[in-house]
Amino acid sequence: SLDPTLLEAINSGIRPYPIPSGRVYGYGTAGFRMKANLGLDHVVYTVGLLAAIRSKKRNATIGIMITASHNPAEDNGVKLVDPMGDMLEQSWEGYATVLANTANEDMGKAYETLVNEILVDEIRQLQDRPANIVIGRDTRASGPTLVKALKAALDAVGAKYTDYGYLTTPQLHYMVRCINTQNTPYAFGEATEEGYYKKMATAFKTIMHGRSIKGHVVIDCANGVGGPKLQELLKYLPTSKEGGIDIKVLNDDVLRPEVLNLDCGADFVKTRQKAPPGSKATPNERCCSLDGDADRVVYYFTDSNGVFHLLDGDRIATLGAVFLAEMAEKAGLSDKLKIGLVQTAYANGASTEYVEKVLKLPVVVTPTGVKHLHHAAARFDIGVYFEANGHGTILFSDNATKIIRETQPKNPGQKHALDSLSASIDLINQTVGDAISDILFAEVVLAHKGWTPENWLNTYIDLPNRLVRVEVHDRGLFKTEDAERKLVSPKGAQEEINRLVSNYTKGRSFARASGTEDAVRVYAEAYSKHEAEALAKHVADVVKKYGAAPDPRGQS
Ligand code: G16
Repeated sequence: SLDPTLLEAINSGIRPYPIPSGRVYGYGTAGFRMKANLGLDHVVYTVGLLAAIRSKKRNATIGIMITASHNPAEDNGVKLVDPMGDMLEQSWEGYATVLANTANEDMGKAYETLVNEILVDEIRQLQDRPANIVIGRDTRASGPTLVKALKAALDAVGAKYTDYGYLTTPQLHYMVRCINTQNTPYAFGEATEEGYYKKMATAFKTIMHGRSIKGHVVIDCANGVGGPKLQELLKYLPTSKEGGIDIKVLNDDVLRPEVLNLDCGADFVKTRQKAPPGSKATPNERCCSLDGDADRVVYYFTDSNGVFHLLDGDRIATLGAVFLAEMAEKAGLSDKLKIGLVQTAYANGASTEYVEKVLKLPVVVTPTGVKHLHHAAARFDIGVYFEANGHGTILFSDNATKIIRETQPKNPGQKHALDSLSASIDLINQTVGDAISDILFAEVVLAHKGWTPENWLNTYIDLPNRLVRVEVHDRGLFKTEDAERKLVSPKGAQEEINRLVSNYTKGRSFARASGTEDAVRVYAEAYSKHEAEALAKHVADVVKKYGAAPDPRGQS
């Protein structure tokens, strides 16, 4: 058993952070998320305890990010970052949930139980190992209070930590991987903000060689942490006059935390299918929107007839795949590098068809959540994964990296292709979706192809679609299978959805509980806009019916 003074330190550290009466915490799509003032400090404290155990177990530095990403300003949340910069291993989500739901007076005991279970084999050595944690947060007003609760937990268990202050989520993922790969053949970079900007800027300059970006790009930063970080990166990037990029920054007000994600940002643009009201974009101007912690991005433009067009995560994925497949071919490596795409059920059916039939690349479908897509993408030599909402990146396997870096070019064309692939490996943040790195990569590819946003849009035609958010009595009732494409509960709901879908040309629809918001999401697509909207509405009605509060008289 553990030293009683340690257990007492844990119990006394958490005293200011009790569970509000009746609250039950659930681990969602990307960690814990909720209104910040409803007991999130309790959760954050317990995440600190778990991170310390994880760090000892893996003998590595673990990251903790305080953010609620795309959610409203009054929300907050916490995500854990594993040693290679990926999301917390899923088998640990259960431990996180148990600790979060433990009452204050039992916390020391619960920590001891977990240590005995998780560190059982190696208990003596692991107990003595130091735990190392790095911390980052976005610009939400509740951030400092939550970091205080987190540090109280880390102090109680004697973990060492570095608080980086404001970071984008992908910057924290980058730091974790840099720290854990230092002085190894897989060294990822220098674990400082400057190191992050320099790595990206150097790769960008290399890959821009012989290419030039037309016009400028307007970046809406959702009034989140991406704004100041993008401004910082600009100091390292060549301007358009120097053969670089002209970026115009919009919505970078972090002094008023209440405007975060408000009428702006990637989620607004994707779900409302329109530009943020503050946008003054002229026809055909390239625009993009980040979310609150800069881990997603969507592009859009308005054509000369004033019609809005969205270029979402599916489009960024296909753009990247087109480029990488072409470079692999020019480098003479097509046979050696297996390129594949990973999507979720939200991917537009037309994008999947384009990838499979035109690009002739395999597509894998996983449930929502970067944690699922990332692992599926890692099975390819070059795995491109994006959610339609703009969250994604590209993974190069160790084998692919070795081949790209070691192949000797036989002519200048091959050299250019190999250099472009090699620089892509560094430009793309392979730890997790990174809006800023994704934009730079997309801009390079557009420059390489000489494409306007309209050319990009015309690579295939999206099926009209609609995403609806339905509030229900208990979203936990909605359980799915088949990568979230079918409901297995509530009984009978899926049959009704199937009947509705069969009435529409090219109709497809599904409903699933959100893991970041208290709602069920309904997606529908069909041959025409009118049909997609009608189908979404009818499926939403089915969800409302099955999700209604039970009749208090016990009748259904
Ligand atoms: C998080 C996850 C994404 C997911 C999104 C929405 O994004 O990292 O993978 O697509 O939530 O999930 P759900 O539909 O379950 O609410 P973010 O940007 O909020 O961290």
